[in-house]
Amino acid sequence: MGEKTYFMIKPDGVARGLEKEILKRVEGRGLRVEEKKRIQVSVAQAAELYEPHLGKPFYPGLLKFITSGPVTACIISGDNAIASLRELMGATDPLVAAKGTIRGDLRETNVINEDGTIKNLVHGSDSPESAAREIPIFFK
Ligand code: IDP
Ligand code: MG
Repeated sequence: MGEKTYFMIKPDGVARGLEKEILKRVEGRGLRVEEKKRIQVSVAQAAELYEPHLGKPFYPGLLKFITSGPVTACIISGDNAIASLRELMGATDPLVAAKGTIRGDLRETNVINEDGTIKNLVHGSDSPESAAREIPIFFK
């Protein structure tokens, strides 16, 4: 059963109807969707999730983007789930994300919001510490 990680389909992914396709890829990787719920992220949750980015130029836009519409919040489990899911997600910038990755394959033509935030479909915890911090923000 291995690790657990926090995974989220961001507002752009939900709005474009990509939840099924994205979760099919997650399961195709041998990972398990333990929990899944469609939610509206509150400003408080967004601030907590992105606390490590506080002070960066894109931070205000990031809070606005992630609270701009519904997301699908998930707990994903499996062997090496954190690194495995990050690999499946691809690079932060979809324009450089590799073929075969979620961000690379499913990106739209314009990957930048009006305020400069990168729209990249998905979030995944980047370390065991991040996963332990992020899961309880969305799952009590
Ligand atoms: P990650 O999502 O690949 O872990 P992070 O560096 O943790 O990337 O950044 C969090 C989110 O903030 C990214 O997914 C993206 O939406 C946005 N972001 C990151 N870097 C930039 C940037 O340089 N400009 C605009 N938005 C950014
Ligand atoms: Mg990150």
